[in-house]
Amino acid sequence: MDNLAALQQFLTTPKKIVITTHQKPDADALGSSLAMSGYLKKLGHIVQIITPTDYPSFLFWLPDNQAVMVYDKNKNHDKVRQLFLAADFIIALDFSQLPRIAPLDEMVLASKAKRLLLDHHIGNTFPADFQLWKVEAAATCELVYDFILLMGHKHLIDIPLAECLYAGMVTDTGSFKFESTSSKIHRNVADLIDLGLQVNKVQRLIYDNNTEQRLRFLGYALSQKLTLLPEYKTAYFALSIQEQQQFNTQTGDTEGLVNYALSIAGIRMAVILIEKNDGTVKMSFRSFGSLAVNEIAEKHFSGGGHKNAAGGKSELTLAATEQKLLALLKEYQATLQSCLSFGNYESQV
Ligand SMILES: [Mn+2]
Repeated sequence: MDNLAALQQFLTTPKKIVITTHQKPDADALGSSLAMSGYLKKLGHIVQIITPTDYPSFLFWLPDNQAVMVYDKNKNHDKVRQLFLAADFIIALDFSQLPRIAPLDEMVLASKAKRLLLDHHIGNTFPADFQLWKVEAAATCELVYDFILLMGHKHLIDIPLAECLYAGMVTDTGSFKFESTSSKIHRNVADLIDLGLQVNKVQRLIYDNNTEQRLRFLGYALSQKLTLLPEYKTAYFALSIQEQQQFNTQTGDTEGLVNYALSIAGIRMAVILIEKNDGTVKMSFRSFGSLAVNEIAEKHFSGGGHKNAAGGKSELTLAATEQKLLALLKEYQATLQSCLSFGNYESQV
């Protein structure tokens, strides 16, 4: 961070701080926000986390989660706007493009507060006064950990903070298996364990916290809705509104589904298409190796993200979006065939 000394100076007196993160926060977004909030509260600052939308219930166990304010146009618009306008400092975590926090983006720009960005997504256009932006970081939680160390405050990391940080680190690396998994993040986790973190507790709270309904929905999607296209080394799901209603799916229930498609031996790209209430289609992409799904998402589906994990959306119907995807696969067939192989040990589809 270039101007760390100026930031340290700025934070020597108590400030009113708003922390915000992207729509539909995941464990990295929420974990980094809660860890940063917990840390800054220890320094005597007044901190409010504001999320642009709700988030899945499997994250409700995160320490201090009840203090998060979820923006709701009909319930707290004026209050949220006032908090942004009155803030001395706004901290943006786990996103670096303002549309990802809509409709809070307008409030960030309207506020006179100084801004700090900590993020690991490509395509940073966030107007920050201070930033720790590292695309090679595996998680924003890794950057929050780095930030606390840069500030010289490692001794302030207690077990609740460590749990929040680990939640983002373990999920954004797919339990330390994605390409982004570095020796550094393993060392960071080792440090957190030395501070008293119980990794089994956090892993169970995140991964062994399914509702029966979610598991039955997963079973339905896997048995009825998974389409394999061996010629493109691709697997995908397309889920209609009716199907989601039939299983009464909640925020977060479709999360992770796309990874099951990618777990099939020989598959290089997995996609999930989810029809939304407004008729648009939300898409998630996953890939292995050199196939940059963020480019596909950005070029064709108004989205973006990381090389091997990206999101997008489509204004077309679910069926038309599916057709558009299938047509695109031809264009990427050569890359899909060659993008990664572990040689003869990888099963062929
Ligand atoms: Mn992240």
